[in-house]
Amino acid sequence: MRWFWLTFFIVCPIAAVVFCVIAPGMDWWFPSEAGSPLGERIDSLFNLILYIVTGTFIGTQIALVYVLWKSSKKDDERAWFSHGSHNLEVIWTIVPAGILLFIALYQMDVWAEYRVVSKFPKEARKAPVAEVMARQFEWRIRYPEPGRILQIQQQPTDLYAVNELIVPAAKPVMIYLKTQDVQHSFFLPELRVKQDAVPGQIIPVWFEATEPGEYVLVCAELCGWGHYKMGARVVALAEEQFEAAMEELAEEQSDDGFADAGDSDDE
Ligand SMILES: [Cu+2]
Repeated sequence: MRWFWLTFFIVCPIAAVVFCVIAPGMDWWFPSEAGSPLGERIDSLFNLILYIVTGTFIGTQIALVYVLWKSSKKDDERAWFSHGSHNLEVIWTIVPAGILLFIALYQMDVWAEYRVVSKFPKEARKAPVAEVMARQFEWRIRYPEPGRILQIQQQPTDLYAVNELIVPAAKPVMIYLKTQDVQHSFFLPELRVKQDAVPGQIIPVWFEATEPGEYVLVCAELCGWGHYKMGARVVALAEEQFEAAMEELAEEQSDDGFADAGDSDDE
């Protein structure tokens, strides 16, 4: 039995280390490659922490195997009680504290760019693309009329959509995130964006889809029985296509039905 456990405790850490080392290269950790520049930096932070954890894990497993191996030879020796080692305790307090402090400082830039409004890209800040209102159980999108700036208050000319947020690709865009009822979470896994929508707050969120395409938008906060229904999408379009889509939406919504009737009369 001793050999079983010894093998077990050697094989498991080796397998874990192998998985940790090859996982980033195989794209096993993330749903896809980061679709945004900030997402790439977030991924590299994730990988850095992964490497630190892997190193710590290897160290502790080696210590564990060493103790198992050493004590397995002394069957007849009595266990002894130790009050511990002051020096060791100081070391294993200072080293993790140092690592945590390093991570805290090292990630500050990314955090600030991600969350602190004054650090958002200026072009995104000055022209928010849309307001995203989460509600049980859908995403309601409000755009300004083409050529206008989005106002916090609803405007008669605003354009509306549900569960599809259209944004221009390859440039930073900002949205205002709100919720009409409970707490939801605006989650774009491929773009590495996640932000809670908190009742009573208007939260600016920015992101940049490097490539045009469709990205998954889901709610990442269990918000009620229909939480699963909050699957939606973000469609990133090339600038001209985005403008055309907005014009089309504006036309659709200002259509009073008479234009068509007039056309048919003329024929
Ligand atoms: Cu929700």
